[in-house]
Amino acid sequence: MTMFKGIDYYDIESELSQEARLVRDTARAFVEREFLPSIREHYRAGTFPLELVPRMGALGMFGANLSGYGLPAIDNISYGLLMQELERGDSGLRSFASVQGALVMYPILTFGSEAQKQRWLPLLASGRAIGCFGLTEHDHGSDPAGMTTRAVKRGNGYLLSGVKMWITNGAVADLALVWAKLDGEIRGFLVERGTPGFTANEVVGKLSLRASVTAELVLDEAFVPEENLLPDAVGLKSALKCLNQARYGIVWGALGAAMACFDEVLVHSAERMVFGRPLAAFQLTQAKLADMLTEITKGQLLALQLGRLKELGKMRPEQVSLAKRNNVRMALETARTARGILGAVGISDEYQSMRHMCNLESVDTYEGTYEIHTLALGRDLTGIDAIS
Ligand code: TGC
Ligand code: FAD
Repeated sequence: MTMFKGIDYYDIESELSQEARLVRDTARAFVEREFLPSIREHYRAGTFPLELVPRMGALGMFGANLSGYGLPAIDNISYGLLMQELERGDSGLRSFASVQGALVMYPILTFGSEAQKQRWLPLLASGRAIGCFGLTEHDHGSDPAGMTTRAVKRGNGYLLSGVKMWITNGAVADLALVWAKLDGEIRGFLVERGTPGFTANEVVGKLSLRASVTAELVLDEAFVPEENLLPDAVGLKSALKCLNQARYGIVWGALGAAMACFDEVLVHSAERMVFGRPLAAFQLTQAKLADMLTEITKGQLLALQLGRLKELGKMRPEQVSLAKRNNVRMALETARTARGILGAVGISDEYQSMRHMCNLESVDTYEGTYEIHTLALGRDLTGIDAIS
């Protein structure tokens, strides 16, 4: 098998810095040599390759675009390419890095106390600690403002009660960032593994993101000391700011999944003989390939410009919504088309397109569903809120 080369029809390579190329190539080699050989087994078993976490930390893959506290501080385009390469492997791999960096390290860096930063950022960056982000509840996914998880002041801390659902890394996390209402206001609490009254139950039976740990977090009057409240995270807006960071990573990550599927069927259709000719020789196949290439290229240009805006500090949440909505749905359609081109073998896990397709169903739902991002754009365009 030849090494994956990526898709670059519009010479995006020429726009990339030396650093960006290095980051991408390092991540590509890591995924090819260290991740892909075991993904099939992990996907079947429904497990995440935890043994790779310290290695990913050593390669600077967690919180890579954050600065201070010894963090890598790579630029946002390099960071995007990192997410692209991780998701080329599997959405679960990118999810792990997204949650760790954008949803746990970013809020600690942005809203945390000095002591919280000193303690947790080096541990999370190196992979010696794993984090998770608990916002969603059974009855409050798209509408996190309606959360019922509560914090009550008690002595020199808080008692947290409530249930969070669908939490990536939840059952393997050393640290859970839990969002809860304190006196009616949404706040962020750092809940450590082993806290009495705090348990994580792994979600089983998933048909998507199988190589990712998903859990329910149960808080039954779990005591969290005063110093574990994020001092500057106040209101839903703080949680939504974290989501912007993670959604930005998904914009690029989805491209990686789409590229993996396209690459797979470009090779396959040239080799597969039907009616005595290669599948690639038929016009319908060529039309499918041309459409996939076009959509991936459009998605790359969206991601690149979004990255430039982020670098300039000009990226608006609605611009992230547009790109997350487009690129994930595009990747999902690409994966479905690729699965079809593969025919029957496309349902076997010897091929990757269907794994990506199943994963992308989750990616289309989490971090704001396709519909929620549609409505965010509608609200921005019209000034009329059709969400609630
Ligand atoms: P709304 O009134 O619109 O907003 C409340 C305040 O927040 C501001 N705001 C944002 N700020 C920063 N970034 C954003 N993206 C923002 N969106 C809104 C807004 O301006 C307002 O500010 P202010 O100053 O007026 O107070 O709140 P709403 O209750 O109407 O809800 C809006 C809505 C639906 C868009 C939001 O709640 C939403 O995004 N829902 C989707 C929930 C979601 O994405 N959950 C993700 C959970 S984490 C996850 O899925 C991880 S998956 C693992 C992985 O990443 O791999
Ligand atoms: P709902 O909100 O119940 O939506 C169901 C349907 O209704 C969707 O099609 C939606 O688009 C539509 N809908 C909702 N509101 C409207 C509306 N106003 N108008 C029109 N249609 C609407 N959450 C975390 O906090 N942390 C995590 O780490 C995390 N990881 C996840 C991992 C996986 C694998 C999955 C699947 C989810 C994860 N989530 C996580 C939860 C995820 O963010 C939510 O699933 C998502 O926000 C949607 O919420 P919901 O599932 O409750 O769907």
